[in-house]
Amino acid sequence: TGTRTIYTAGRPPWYDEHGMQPKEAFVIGLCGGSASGKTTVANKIIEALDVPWVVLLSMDSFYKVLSPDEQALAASNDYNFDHPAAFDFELLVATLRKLKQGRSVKIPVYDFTTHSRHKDWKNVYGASVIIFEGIMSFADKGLLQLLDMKIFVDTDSDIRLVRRLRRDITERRRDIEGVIKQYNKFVKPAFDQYIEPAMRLADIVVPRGGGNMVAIDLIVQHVHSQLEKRELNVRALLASVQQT
Ligand code: UZR
Ligand code: MG
Repeated sequence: TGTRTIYTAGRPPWYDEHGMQPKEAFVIGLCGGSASGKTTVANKIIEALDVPWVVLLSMDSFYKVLSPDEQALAASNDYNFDHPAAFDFELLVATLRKLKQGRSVKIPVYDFTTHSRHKDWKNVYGASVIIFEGIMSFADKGLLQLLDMKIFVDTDSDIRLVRRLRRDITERRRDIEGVIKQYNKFVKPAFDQYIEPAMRLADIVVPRGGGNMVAIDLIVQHVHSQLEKRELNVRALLASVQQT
């Protein structure tokens, strides 16, 4: 009839009674150094996309649970959170694969004060678009295979350092010496060794981050055109179901 219904809550209407979705989600991977503006870019994309059912998945949820020894290291800023080994890639790949297939998943809720997972995990239904962001989001072969579009946010390191200082001190209640120590010991080497080299894996590099609206618009155009292609398949599928 030409009317378009926007669904804002509950289970997406295209699920069948088995909780399955007849199409794959479009998955965007967002990589970039710490405090490069990944979350801002993700939110700008979501806003400009203006489609229902977008899921934002952050790598921060998939930090490994620390042992007592590792917790002691973390307390003195001597644990390396900026290394691929700090992440539970196995759970991450399994979770993203399920989400992409349209199945609902449980996401761990990581507590950065105790470095453990809450007993209640967050329930997330599938979506038409999934944005997956993190400093090591291009660091695993299995993960890369799940990404339909890879975006790298390229922000100058001095800007990132200033933002990181401000964020860690005001939002994370850390002291300036600890933040600087961690930056020099872990954050900067991680950028040089693992993150910046991942830029060549990207389909699109966004200079400056969230303020780059031309880049955001181009990204959104691509996603819309990909969704349109998939939408056709859904309509065909629904039509065939209605005939039987
Ligand atoms: P981004 N991090 C925190 O310190 N606390 C959190 O709750 C989540 C993340 C740090 C993490 C890494 N290391 O350096 C960085 N530590 O944030 C990655 N400690 O997050 O991409 O938003 O900068
Ligand atoms: Mg972040």
